[in-house]
Amino acid sequence: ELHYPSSLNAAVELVDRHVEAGRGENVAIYFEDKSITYRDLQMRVNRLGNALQRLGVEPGERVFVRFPNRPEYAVSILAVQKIGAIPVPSMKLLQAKECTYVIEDSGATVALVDDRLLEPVEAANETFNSLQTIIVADREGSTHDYHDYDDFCSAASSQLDAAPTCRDDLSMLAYTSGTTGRPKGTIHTHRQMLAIIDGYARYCLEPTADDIFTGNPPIAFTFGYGVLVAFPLRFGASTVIIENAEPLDLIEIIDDYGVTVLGSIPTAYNQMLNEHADEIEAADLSSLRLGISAGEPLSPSTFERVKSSFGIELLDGLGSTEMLHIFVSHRIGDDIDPSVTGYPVPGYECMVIDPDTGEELDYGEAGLLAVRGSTGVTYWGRPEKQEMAVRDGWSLPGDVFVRTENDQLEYKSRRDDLIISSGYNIPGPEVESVLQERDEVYETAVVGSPDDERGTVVKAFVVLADGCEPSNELTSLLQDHVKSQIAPYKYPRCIEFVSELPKTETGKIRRNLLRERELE
Ligand code: 3SK
Repeated sequence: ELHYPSSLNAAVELVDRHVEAGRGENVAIYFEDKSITYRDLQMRVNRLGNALQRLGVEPGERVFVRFPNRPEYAVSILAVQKIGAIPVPSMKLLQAKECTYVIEDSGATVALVDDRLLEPVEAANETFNSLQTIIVADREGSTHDYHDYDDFCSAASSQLDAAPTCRDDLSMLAYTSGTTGRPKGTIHTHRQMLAIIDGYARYCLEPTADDIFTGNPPIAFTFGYGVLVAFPLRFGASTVIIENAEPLDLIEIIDDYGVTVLGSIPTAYNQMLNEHADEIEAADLSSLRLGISAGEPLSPSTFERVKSSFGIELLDGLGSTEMLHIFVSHRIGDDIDPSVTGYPVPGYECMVIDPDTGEELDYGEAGLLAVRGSTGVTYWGRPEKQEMAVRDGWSLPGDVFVRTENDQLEYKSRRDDLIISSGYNIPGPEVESVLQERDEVYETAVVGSPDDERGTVVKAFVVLADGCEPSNELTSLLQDHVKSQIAPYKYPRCIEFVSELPKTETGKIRRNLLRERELE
Protein backbone atom coordinates (compact mmCIF):
# COMPACT_ATOMS: atom_id res chain seq x y z
CA GLU A 1 0.00 0.00 0.00
CA LEU A 2 1.20 3.49 -0.82
CA HIS A 3 1.26 6.11 1.93
CA TYR A 4 1.21 9.85 1.38
CA PRO A 5 1.22 12.73 3.88
CA SER A 6 -2.21 14.25 4.47
CA SER A 7 -1.03 17.55 3.01
CA LEU A 8 -0.33 16.79 -0.64
CA ASN A 9 -0.39 18.56 -4.00
CA ALA A 10 0.28 16.59 -7.19
CA ALA A 11 1.73 19.58 -9.07
CA VAL A 12 4.24 20.28 -6.31
CA GLU A 13 5.39 16.65 -6.35
CA LEU A 14 5.84 16.67 -10.15
CA VAL A 15 7.57 20.02 -10.57
CA ASP A 16 8.66 21.91 -7.45
CA ARG A 17 10.34 18.90 -5.83
CA HIS A 18 12.88 18.74 -8.66
CA VAL A 19 13.72 22.43 -8.44
CA GLU A 20 14.10 22.19 -4.65
CA ALA A 21 16.40 19.18 -5.11
CA GLY A 22 18.73 21.10 -7.48
CA ARG A 23 17.45 19.54 -10.69
CA GLY A 24 15.92 22.79 -11.98
CA GLU A 25 18.20 22.93 -15.03
CA ASN A 26 17.26 19.44 -16.27
CA VAL A 27 14.99 19.37 -19.30
CA ALA A 28 11.40 18.52 -18.44
CA ILE A 29 9.76 19.04 -21.85
CA TYR A 30 11.05 19.09 -25.39
CA PHE A 31 8.62 20.73 -27.81
CA GLU A 32 9.44 21.68 -31.39
CA ASP A 33 12.78 23.49 -31.11
CA LYS A 34 12.40 24.37 -27.42
CA SER A 35 13.71 22.73 -24.27
CA ILE A 36 11.74 23.62 -21.15
CA THR A 37 13.68 22.98 -17.95
CA TYR A 38 12.05 22.08 -14.65
CA ARG A 39 12.72 25.65 -13.49
CA ASP A 40 11.06 27.10 -16.64
CA LEU A 41 8.15 24.76 -16.16
CA GLN A 42 7.79 25.82 -12.53
CA MET A 43 7.77 29.49 -13.55
CA ARG A 44 5.15 28.88 -16.25
CA VAL A 45 2.97 26.95 -13.81
CA ASN A 46 3.37 29.66 -11.17
CA ARG A 47 2.53 32.52 -13.53
CA LEU A 48 -0.62 30.85 -14.78
CA GLY A 49 -1.58 29.79 -11.24
CA ASN A 50 -1.15 33.38 -9.97
CA ALA A 51 -3.11 34.79 -12.90
CA LEU A 52 -5.96 32.38 -12.26
CA GLN A 53 -5.97 33.24 -8.55
CA ARG A 54 -6.02 36.95 -9.40
CA LEU A 55 -9.03 36.25 -11.56
CA GLY A 56 -10.69 34.82 -8.45
CA VAL A 57 -10.45 31.09 -9.18
CA GLU A 58 -10.96 29.33 -5.85
CA PRO A 59 -9.91 25.86 -4.65
CA GLY A 60 -12.41 23.28 -5.84
CA GLU A 61 -13.51 25.38 -8.84
CA ARG A 62 -13.44 23.57 -12.19
CA VAL A 63 -11.34 24.89 -15.09
CA PHE A 64 -11.97 23.56 -18.59
CA VAL A 65 -8.68 22.95 -20.44
CA ARG A 66 -8.51 22.40 -24.20
CA PHE A 67 -5.32 22.27 -26.24
CA PRO A 68 -3.75 19.92 -28.73
CA ASN A 69 -0.70 18.12 -27.29
CA ARG A 70 1.44 21.17 -26.42
CA PRO A 71 3.30 22.30 -23.29
CA GLU A 72 0.36 24.62 -22.44
CA TYR A 73 -1.70 21.51 -21.76
CA ALA A 74 0.69 20.25 -19.10
CA VAL A 75 1.23 23.75 -17.67
CA SER A 76 -2.52 24.39 -17.43
CA ILE A 77 -3.31 21.13 -15.68
CA LEU A 78 -0.44 21.59 -13.22
CA ALA A 79 -1.25 25.28 -12.54
CA VAL A 80 -4.92 24.53 -11.87
CA GLN A 81 -3.93 21.69 -9.54
CA LYS A 82 -1.36 23.82 -7.77
CA ILE A 83 -3.97 26.42 -6.76
CA GLY A 84 -6.26 23.63 -5.54
CA ALA A 85 -8.74 23.98 -8.40
CA ILE A 86 -9.78 21.07 -10.62
CA PRO A 87 -8.73 20.76 -14.28
CA VAL A 88 -11.29 19.34 -16.70
CA PRO A 89 -9.26 18.19 -19.72
CA SER A 90 -11.07 18.28 -23.05
CA MET A 91 -10.30 16.18 -26.13
CA LYS A 92 -9.57 18.41 -29.07
CA LEU A 93 -12.12 16.79 -31.37
CA LEU A 94 -15.09 17.45 -29.07
CA GLN A 95 -17.68 19.41 -30.98
CA ALA A 96 -19.99 22.15 -29.67
CA LYS A 97 -22.63 19.74 -28.38
CA GLU A 98 -20.07 17.67 -26.44
CA CYS A 99 -18.24 20.76 -25.12
CA THR A 100 -21.57 22.16 -23.99
CA TYR A 101 -22.32 18.96 -22.14
CA VAL A 102 -18.92 18.75 -20.43
CA ILE A 103 -18.84 22.43 -19.48
CA GLU A 104 -22.36 22.29 -18.09
CA ASP A 105 -21.91 18.94 -16.33
CA SER A 106 -18.59 19.92 -14.74
CA GLY A 107 -19.79 23.40 -13.79
CA ALA A 108 -16.54 24.86 -15.18
CA THR A 109 -16.38 28.64 -14.80
CA VAL A 110 -13.12 29.31 -16.62
CA ALA A 111 -11.72 27.87 -19.86
CA LEU A 112 -8.11 27.76 -21.07
CA VAL A 113 -8.26 27.14 -24.81
CA ASP A 114 -6.09 27.03 -27.93
CA ASP A 115 -7.44 29.49 -30.52
CA ARG A 116 -7.82 26.72 -33.11
CA LEU A 117 -10.13 24.86 -30.73
CA LEU A 118 -12.13 27.88 -29.58
CA GLU A 119 -15.23 27.71 -31.75
CA PRO A 120 -17.04 24.83 -29.98
CA VAL A 121 -16.30 26.50 -26.62
CA GLU A 122 -17.82 29.77 -27.82
CA ALA A 123 -20.83 27.88 -29.13
CA ALA A 124 -21.16 26.10 -25.79
CA ASN A 125 -21.04 29.40 -23.98
CA GLU A 126 -23.70 30.89 -26.22
CA THR A 127 -25.98 28.09 -25.06
CA PHE A 128 -25.25 28.24 -21.34
CA ASN A 129 -23.15 31.30 -20.66
CA SER A 130 -21.68 29.49 -17.67
CA LEU A 131 -18.04 30.28 -18.44
CA GLN A 132 -17.21 33.58 -16.81
CA THR A 133 -13.77 33.82 -18.39
CA ILE A 134 -12.14 32.36 -21.48
CA ILE A 135 -8.37 32.57 -21.87
CA VAL A 136 -7.12 31.90 -25.37
CA ALA A 137 -3.64 30.86 -26.44
CA ASP A 138 -3.12 32.49 -29.83
CA ARG A 139 -1.32 30.31 -32.27
CA GLU A 140 -2.69 31.79 -35.44
CA GLY A 141 -3.03 35.43 -34.42
CA SER A 142 -6.81 35.26 -34.49
CA THR A 143 -8.83 38.21 -33.26
CA HIS A 144 -11.13 37.70 -30.32
CA ASP A 145 -12.28 39.56 -27.23
CA TYR A 146 -10.94 37.12 -24.68
CA HIS A 147 -7.87 37.20 -22.45
CA ASP A 148 -4.69 36.35 -24.30
CA TYR A 149 -2.96 33.38 -22.62
CA ASP A 150 0.57 34.80 -22.97
CA ASP A 151 -0.36 38.30 -21.73
CA PHE A 152 -2.46 36.79 -18.95
CA CYS A 153 0.54 34.78 -17.74
CA SER A 154 3.35 37.25 -18.34
CA ALA A 155 1.70 39.91 -16.19
CA ALA A 156 1.72 37.53 -13.21
CA SER A 157 4.46 36.68 -10.71
CA SER A 158 6.56 33.54 -11.15
CA GLN A 159 6.52 32.87 -7.38
CA LEU A 160 3.56 30.89 -6.10
CA ASP A 161 2.92 28.93 -2.93
CA ALA A 162 0.74 25.91 -3.58
CA ALA A 163 -2.75 25.89 -2.09
CA PRO A 164 -2.86 23.85 1.14
CA THR A 165 -4.50 20.85 -0.53
CA CYS A 166 -5.00 17.50 1.19
CA ARG A 167 -4.35 14.09 -0.35
CA ASP A 168 -8.08 13.38 -0.74
CA ASP A 169 -8.95 16.71 -2.36
CA LEU A 170 -10.03 16.47 -5.97
CA SER A 171 -7.33 17.18 -8.50
CA MET A 172 -8.83 16.13 -11.85
CA LEU A 173 -12.27 15.68 -13.39
CA ALA A 174 -11.69 13.50 -16.47
CA TYR A 175 -14.45 12.61 -18.90
CA THR A 176 -14.69 9.19 -20.52
CA SER A 177 -14.45 9.20 -24.30
CA GLY A 178 -18.04 7.99 -24.50
CA THR A 179 -17.65 4.76 -26.52
CA THR A 180 -21.15 3.98 -25.30
CA GLY A 181 -23.45 6.92 -24.76
CA ARG A 182 -22.75 10.22 -23.06
CA PRO A 183 -19.27 10.86 -21.62
CA LYS A 184 -19.14 10.45 -17.85
CA GLY A 185 -17.12 12.65 -15.51
CA THR A 186 -14.76 10.68 -13.24
CA ILE A 187 -13.02 12.23 -10.26
CA HIS A 188 -9.46 11.74 -9.04
CA THR A 189 -7.66 13.01 -5.97
CA HIS A 190 -4.11 14.33 -5.50
CA ARG A 191 -3.21 11.02 -3.83
CA GLN A 192 -4.54 9.02 -6.78
CA MET A 193 -2.68 11.21 -9.28
CA LEU A 194 0.54 10.12 -7.57
CA ALA A 195 -0.50 6.55 -6.79
CA ILE A 196 -0.82 5.62 -10.48
CA ILE A 197 2.78 6.70 -10.92
CA ASP A 198 4.19 5.15 -7.76
CA GLY A 199 2.30 1.90 -8.42
CA TYR A 200 2.14 1.26 -12.15
CA ALA A 201 4.92 3.44 -13.56
CA ARG A 202 7.53 2.88 -10.84
CA TYR A 203 7.19 -0.91 -10.73
CA CYS A 204 6.25 -1.82 -14.27
CA LEU A 205 8.40 0.68 -16.22
CA GLU A 206 11.28 1.27 -13.73
CA PRO A 207 11.88 4.84 -14.93
CA THR A 208 14.93 6.94 -14.11
CA ALA A 209 15.82 10.59 -14.62
CA ASP A 210 17.68 9.55 -17.78
CA ASP A 211 14.50 8.41 -19.50
CA ILE A 212 12.98 10.30 -22.41
CA PHE A 213 9.29 9.58 -22.94
CA THR A 214 7.21 10.24 -26.01
CA GLY A 215 4.00 9.09 -27.66
CA ASN A 216 0.88 10.24 -29.40
CA PRO A 217 -2.11 9.64 -27.11
CA PRO A 218 -3.90 12.94 -26.39
CA ILE A 219 -2.90 14.50 -23.06
CA ALA A 220 -6.65 14.88 -22.48
CA PHE A 221 -6.86 11.06 -22.30
CA THR A 222 -5.60 9.97 -18.88
CA PHE A 223 -3.40 7.38 -20.63
CA GLY A 224 -1.66 10.24 -22.46
CA TYR A 225 -1.52 12.45 -19.36
CA GLY A 226 0.30 9.67 -17.52
CA VAL A 227 2.76 8.69 -20.23
CA LEU A 228 3.52 12.19 -21.53
CA VAL A 229 3.29 14.32 -18.40
CA ALA A 230 2.90 12.66 -15.00
CA PHE A 231 5.31 9.70 -15.36
CA PRO A 232 8.29 11.57 -16.81
CA LEU A 233 7.88 14.51 -14.42
CA ARG A 234 7.58 12.35 -11.30
CA PHE A 235 10.98 10.77 -12.02
CA GLY A 236 12.74 13.96 -13.13
CA ALA A 237 12.91 12.55 -16.66
CA SER A 238 12.10 14.34 -19.94
CA THR A 239 9.14 14.14 -22.27
CA VAL A 240 8.95 14.99 -25.97
CA ILE A 241 5.52 16.48 -26.61
CA ILE A 242 4.45 16.44 -30.25
CA GLU A 243 1.46 18.28 -31.65
CA ASN A 244 -0.70 16.13 -33.96
CA ALA A 245 1.87 13.33 -34.06
CA GLU A 246 1.43 10.94 -36.96
CA PRO A 247 2.97 7.46 -36.66
CA LEU A 248 5.87 8.53 -38.90
CA ASP A 249 6.64 11.47 -36.58
CA LEU A 250 7.04 9.03 -33.70
CA ILE A 251 9.74 7.10 -35.57
CA GLU A 252 11.63 10.31 -36.37
CA ILE A 253 11.32 11.63 -32.81
CA ILE A 254 12.66 8.38 -31.31
CA ASP A 255 15.72 8.66 -33.53
CA ASP A 256 16.23 12.44 -33.08
CA TYR A 257 15.84 12.58 -29.29
CA GLY A 258 17.02 9.13 -28.24
CA VAL A 259 13.60 8.32 -26.79
CA THR A 260 13.65 5.45 -24.28
CA VAL A 261 9.93 4.92 -23.51
CA LEU A 262 7.20 5.05 -26.16
CA GLY A 263 3.49 5.08 -25.33
CA SER A 264 0.79 4.56 -27.92
CA ILE A 265 -2.29 2.60 -28.90
CA PRO A 266 -2.33 -0.64 -30.93
CA THR A 267 -3.68 1.11 -34.06
CA ALA A 268 -0.69 3.45 -34.14
CA TYR A 269 1.79 0.59 -33.61
CA ASN A 270 0.10 -1.24 -36.51
CA GLN A 271 0.25 1.88 -38.69
CA MET A 272 3.97 2.26 -38.02
CA LEU A 273 4.55 -1.40 -38.88
CA ASN A 274 2.29 -1.49 -41.95
CA GLU A 275 3.04 1.87 -43.50
CA HIS A 276 6.56 2.76 -42.40
CA ALA A 277 8.57 -0.46 -42.44
CA ASP A 278 11.33 1.23 -44.49
CA GLU A 279 11.58 4.19 -42.14
CA ILE A 280 11.71 1.86 -39.11
CA GLU A 281 14.52 -0.06 -40.81
CA ALA A 282 16.47 3.14 -41.62
CA ALA A 283 16.02 4.83 -38.23
CA ASP A 284 18.25 4.36 -35.20
CA LEU A 285 15.79 3.10 -32.59
CA SER A 286 18.41 1.56 -30.33
CA SER A 287 17.67 4.05 -27.50
CA LEU A 288 14.18 2.56 -26.97
CA ARG A 289 13.98 0.29 -23.95
CA LEU A 290 10.25 -0.36 -23.84
CA GLY A 291 6.88 0.48 -25.29
CA ILE A 292 3.52 0.82 -23.57
CA SER A 293 0.31 -0.09 -25.33
CA ALA A 294 -3.17 0.69 -23.99
CA GLY A 295 -6.57 1.93 -25.03
CA GLU A 296 -7.47 -1.27 -26.91
CA PRO A 297 -6.35 -4.88 -26.47
CA LEU A 298 -2.95 -5.62 -27.97
CA SER A 299 -2.91 -8.64 -30.26
CA PRO A 300 -0.03 -11.14 -29.90
CA SER A 301 0.80 -10.61 -33.59
CA THR A 302 1.34 -6.86 -33.04
CA PHE A 303 3.46 -7.65 -29.95
CA GLU A 304 5.67 -10.01 -32.01
CA ARG A 305 5.99 -7.64 -34.96
CA VAL A 306 6.97 -4.71 -32.73
CA LYS A 307 9.50 -6.95 -31.00
CA SER A 308 11.17 -7.89 -34.24
CA SER A 309 11.01 -4.42 -35.92
CA PHE A 310 11.64 -2.11 -32.97
CA GLY A 311 13.60 -4.53 -30.81
CA ILE A 312 11.39 -3.84 -27.78
CA GLU A 313 8.68 -5.63 -25.88
CA LEU A 314 5.35 -3.85 -25.54
CA LEU A 315 3.76 -3.80 -22.11
CA ASP A 316 0.05 -4.11 -22.72
CA GLY A 317 -1.96 -2.28 -20.06
CA LEU A 318 -5.56 -2.51 -19.02
CA GLY A 319 -6.73 0.83 -17.73
CA SER A 320 -9.65 3.16 -17.85
CA THR A 321 -10.48 6.81 -17.35
CA GLU A 322 -12.56 5.75 -14.34
CA MET A 323 -9.54 4.02 -12.73
CA LEU A 324 -7.32 6.91 -13.93
CA HIS A 325 -4.63 4.68 -15.42
CA ILE A 326 -3.36 1.14 -15.91
CA PHE A 327 -4.14 -1.44 -13.23
CA VAL A 328 -3.24 -4.72 -15.01
CA SER A 329 0.08 -5.06 -16.82
CA HIS A 330 3.31 -6.98 -17.12
CA ARG A 331 6.48 -5.50 -15.67
CA ILE A 332 9.62 -4.80 -17.65
CA GLY A 333 11.82 -7.89 -17.45
CA ASP A 334 8.87 -10.32 -17.11
CA ASP A 335 8.89 -13.32 -19.35
CA ILE A 336 5.93 -11.95 -21.30
CA ASP A 337 3.26 -14.22 -22.69
CA PRO A 338 1.55 -11.87 -25.20
CA SER A 339 -1.72 -13.76 -25.01
CA VAL A 340 -2.32 -12.45 -21.48
CA THR A 341 -2.47 -8.85 -20.25
CA GLY A 342 -0.43 -9.50 -17.10
CA TYR A 343 -0.82 -9.21 -13.33
CA PRO A 344 -2.60 -6.71 -11.11
CA VAL A 345 -0.30 -3.70 -10.78
CA PRO A 346 1.20 -3.20 -7.26
CA GLY A 347 -1.45 -1.49 -5.14
CA TYR A 348 -4.37 -3.39 -6.75
CA GLU A 349 -6.12 -6.72 -6.25
CA CYS A 350 -8.25 -8.33 -8.94
CA MET A 351 -10.90 -11.07 -8.92
CA VAL A 352 -12.81 -12.68 -11.75
CA ILE A 353 -16.45 -12.99 -10.69
CA ASP A 354 -19.71 -14.42 -11.87
CA PRO A 355 -21.62 -11.34 -13.09
CA ASP A 356 -24.91 -12.56 -11.61
CA THR A 357 -23.90 -13.91 -8.20
CA GLY A 358 -20.73 -11.91 -7.62
CA GLU A 359 -18.95 -15.17 -6.55
CA GLU A 360 -15.26 -15.48 -7.40
CA LEU A 361 -14.74 -17.88 -10.32
CA ASP A 362 -12.13 -20.57 -10.65
CA TYR A 363 -9.02 -20.53 -12.80
CA GLY A 364 -9.90 -20.81 -16.47
CA GLU A 365 -13.49 -19.54 -16.11
CA ALA A 366 -14.44 -16.36 -17.95
CA GLY A 367 -16.16 -13.72 -15.84
CA LEU A 368 -16.27 -10.05 -14.96
CA LEU A 369 -13.12 -8.44 -13.68
CA ALA A 370 -13.43 -6.79 -10.26
CA VAL A 371 -10.63 -4.56 -9.00
CA ARG A 372 -9.82 -2.58 -5.87
CA GLY A 373 -6.80 -0.66 -4.71
CA SER A 374 -5.08 2.68 -5.16
CA THR A 375 -7.78 4.12 -7.44
CA GLY A 376 -11.44 3.26 -8.00
CA VAL A 377 -14.45 4.32 -9.98
CA THR A 378 -16.09 7.52 -8.71
CA TYR A 379 -18.45 9.27 -11.08
CA TRP A 380 -19.17 12.95 -10.86
CA GLY A 381 -22.86 13.37 -10.10
CA ARG A 382 -24.08 10.07 -11.63
CA PRO A 383 -25.41 7.99 -8.69
CA GLU A 384 -27.19 5.53 -11.00
CA LYS A 385 -23.94 4.74 -12.87
CA GLN A 386 -21.96 4.65 -9.62
CA GLU A 387 -24.21 1.97 -8.17
CA MET A 388 -23.67 -0.26 -11.20
CA ALA A 389 -19.93 0.34 -11.36
CA VAL A 390 -18.92 -0.50 -7.80
CA ARG A 391 -20.02 -3.58 -5.79
CA ASP A 392 -18.94 -4.03 -2.14
CA GLY A 393 -15.98 -1.74 -2.67
CA TRP A 394 -14.85 -3.54 -5.84
CA SER A 395 -14.90 -1.53 -9.07
CA LEU A 396 -16.29 -3.34 -12.10
CA PRO A 397 -14.71 -1.87 -15.22
CA GLY A 398 -16.91 -4.06 -17.47
CA ASP A 399 -14.18 -6.31 -18.89
CA VAL A 400 -14.43 -10.08 -19.24
CA PHE A 401 -11.26 -11.91 -18.14
CA VAL A 402 -9.98 -15.37 -17.29
CA ARG A 403 -7.50 -15.95 -14.43
CA THR A 404 -4.80 -18.36 -15.55
CA GLU A 405 -3.24 -21.03 -13.29
CA ASN A 406 -0.24 -18.79 -12.66
CA ASP A 407 -2.49 -15.89 -11.65
CA GLN A 408 -2.15 -13.85 -14.81
CA LEU A 409 -5.19 -12.17 -16.30
CA GLU A 410 -6.19 -13.05 -19.82
CA TYR A 411 -8.43 -10.54 -21.56
CA LYS A 412 -11.50 -11.89 -23.33
CA SER A 413 -13.62 -8.89 -24.22
CA ARG A 414 -15.57 -5.93 -22.93
CA ARG A 415 -18.73 -7.20 -21.33
CA ASP A 416 -20.67 -5.55 -24.19
CA ASP A 417 -18.41 -7.20 -26.79
CA LEU A 418 -19.24 -10.75 -25.72
CA ILE A 419 -21.26 -12.35 -28.51
CA ILE A 420 -23.75 -15.00 -27.47
CA SER A 421 -24.39 -17.20 -30.51
CA SER A 422 -26.15 -20.60 -30.50
CA GLY A 423 -25.51 -20.79 -26.75
CA TYR A 424 -21.77 -20.13 -27.04
CA ASN A 425 -20.05 -17.13 -25.42
CA ILE A 426 -17.69 -15.71 -28.05
CA PRO A 427 -15.42 -12.77 -27.17
CA GLY A 428 -15.32 -10.51 -30.26
CA PRO A 429 -11.73 -9.31 -29.60
CA GLU A 430 -10.46 -12.91 -29.52
CA VAL A 431 -11.74 -13.41 -33.09
CA GLU A 432 -10.26 -10.02 -34.07
CA SER A 433 -6.88 -11.03 -32.76
CA VAL A 434 -6.88 -14.20 -34.89
CA LEU A 435 -8.02 -12.36 -38.03
CA GLN A 436 -5.29 -9.82 -37.42
CA GLU A 437 -2.68 -12.56 -37.86
CA ARG A 438 -3.36 -12.53 -41.61
CA ASP A 439 -1.34 -10.04 -43.68
CA GLU A 440 -4.46 -9.21 -45.71
CA VAL A 441 -6.13 -7.72 -42.62
CA TYR A 442 -5.19 -4.15 -41.74
CA GLU A 443 -7.79 -3.74 -39.00
CA THR A 444 -10.92 -5.51 -37.88
CA ALA A 445 -13.83 -5.29 -35.47
CA VAL A 446 -16.03 -8.24 -34.60
CA VAL A 447 -19.58 -7.87 -33.26
CA GLY A 448 -22.80 -9.89 -32.99
CA SER A 449 -25.30 -9.53 -35.82
CA PRO A 450 -28.97 -10.62 -35.60
CA ASP A 451 -29.75 -13.83 -37.46
CA ASP A 452 -33.14 -15.52 -37.92
CA GLU A 453 -31.79 -19.01 -37.39
CA ARG A 454 -29.13 -18.59 -34.71
CA GLY A 455 -30.37 -15.46 -32.94
CA THR A 456 -26.96 -13.85 -33.32
CA VAL A 457 -23.98 -14.65 -35.52
CA VAL A 458 -20.39 -13.50 -35.40
CA LYS A 459 -19.74 -10.74 -37.93
CA ALA A 460 -16.34 -9.26 -38.79
CA PHE A 461 -15.85 -5.82 -40.29
CA VAL A 462 -12.50 -5.92 -42.05
CA VAL A 463 -10.33 -3.12 -43.41
CA LEU A 464 -7.99 -4.73 -45.92
CA ALA A 465 -4.27 -4.02 -46.19
CA ASP A 466 -3.05 -2.01 -49.19
CA GLY A 467 -3.13 -4.03 -52.39
CA CYS A 468 -5.82 -6.51 -51.22
CA GLU A 469 -9.24 -6.62 -52.84
CA PRO A 470 -12.45 -8.04 -51.32
CA SER A 471 -13.53 -11.37 -52.82
CA ASN A 472 -15.42 -14.52 -51.88
CA GLU A 473 -12.12 -16.41 -51.87
CA LEU A 474 -10.67 -13.97 -49.37
CA THR A 475 -13.77 -14.29 -47.18
CA SER A 476 -13.38 -18.10 -47.13
CA LEU A 477 -9.65 -17.84 -46.50
CA LEU A 478 -10.19 -15.61 -43.45
CA GLN A 479 -12.98 -17.83 -42.14
CA ASP A 480 -10.84 -20.94 -42.55
CA HIS A 481 -7.96 -19.24 -40.79
CA VAL A 482 -10.14 -18.55 -37.72
CA LYS A 483 -11.50 -22.12 -37.75
CA SER A 484 -7.98 -23.49 -37.81
CA GLN A 485 -6.76 -21.37 -34.89
CA ILE A 486 -9.58 -21.31 -32.31
CA ALA A 487 -12.78 -23.23 -31.57
CA PRO A 488 -14.51 -23.38 -34.98
CA TYR A 489 -17.86 -22.13 -33.61
CA LYS A 490 -16.13 -18.74 -33.13
CA TYR A 491 -15.51 -18.16 -36.85
CA PRO A 492 -17.17 -15.10 -38.42
CA ARG A 493 -20.09 -16.40 -40.48
CA CYS A 494 -20.36 -12.98 -42.04
CA ILE A 495 -17.50 -10.72 -43.19
CA GLU A 496 -18.02 -7.20 -44.49
CA PHE A 497 -15.10 -5.36 -46.07
CA VAL A 498 -15.09 -1.67 -45.15
CA SER A 499 -12.75 1.23 -45.84
CA GLU A 500 -12.43 2.27 -42.16
CA LEU A 501 -13.73 1.53 -38.70
CA PRO A 502 -15.52 4.10 -36.51
CA LYS A 503 -13.23 5.19 -33.67
CA THR A 504 -13.18 7.57 -30.72
CA GLU A 505 -10.54 10.27 -30.53
CA THR A 506 -8.55 8.02 -28.23
CA GLY A 507 -8.40 5.33 -30.90
CA LYS A 508 -10.97 2.97 -29.39
CA ILE A 509 -13.09 1.16 -31.95
CA ARG A 510 -16.74 2.13 -31.54
CA ARG A 511 -18.10 -1.42 -31.70
CA ASN A 512 -21.38 -0.14 -30.28
CA LEU A 513 -21.96 1.84 -33.50
CA LEU A 514 -21.31 -1.29 -35.58
CA ARG A 515 -23.65 -3.28 -33.33
CA GLU A 516 -26.35 -0.63 -33.61
CA ARG A 517 -25.97 -0.61 -37.39
CA GLU A 518 -26.55 -4.35 -37.45
CA LEU A 519 -29.76 -3.92 -35.48
CA GLU A 520 -31.21 -1.35 -37.91
O1 3SK B 1 -9.19 3.74 -21.50
C1 3SK B 1 -8.12 3.14 -21.49
O2 3SK B 1 -8.00 2.16 -22.18
C2 3SK B 1 -6.95 3.58 -20.63
C3 3SK B 1 -5.88 2.79 -20.63
C4 3SK B 1 -4.80 3.12 -19.87
C5 3SK B 1 -4.77 4.24 -19.11
C6 3SK B 1 -5.83 5.05 -19.12
C7 3SK B 1 -6.92 4.73 -19.90
C8 3SK B 1 -8.05 5.71 -19.89
